[in-house]
Amino acid sequence: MKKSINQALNEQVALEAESSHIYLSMASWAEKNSYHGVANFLYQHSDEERIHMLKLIRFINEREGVAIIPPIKQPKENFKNLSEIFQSVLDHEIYVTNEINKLVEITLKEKDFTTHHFLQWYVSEQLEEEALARQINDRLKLIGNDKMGYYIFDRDLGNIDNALHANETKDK
Ligand code: OFO
Repeated sequence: MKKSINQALNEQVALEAESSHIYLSMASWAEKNSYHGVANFLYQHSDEERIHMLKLIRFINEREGVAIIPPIKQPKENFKNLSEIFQSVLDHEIYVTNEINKLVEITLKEKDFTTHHFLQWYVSEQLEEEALARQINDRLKLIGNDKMGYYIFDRDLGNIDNALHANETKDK
């Protein structure tokens, strides 16, 4: 594996690890604030980001590169409300998509078609995650200040999570 590709993949390893930590912190806040459906969803999301990191590490090793296990900076631990959390999730996912796109561009420049092919899984994953984050934000905007709406939102998010996860395990 070329050094430039190895380095770019390691940067993505670090970003997946950071994503996992960010969602873990959000999950913990939600749990403390009695949003148990939201907490489940975010704990699961955090686990998925860790799996994305592992997938990269194992790919780097398989292709005889050097995987660097990164230090992770402490994420924010306090949030105003669920809208702040899910707007941050969407912003973060958009950022990750851009980073994946840059990575794909590097593989084309370096003519590394194996890594290019491997990264297509991440491209599709980002598409799904961004769409879901947008849906959730739209739903929160509709709820506005309706307390009952938050109760139902929390309950439904726990169910979305189960349905999604059933699909994901099918894919892997
Ligand atoms: Fe790693 O899937 Fe989004 O960030």
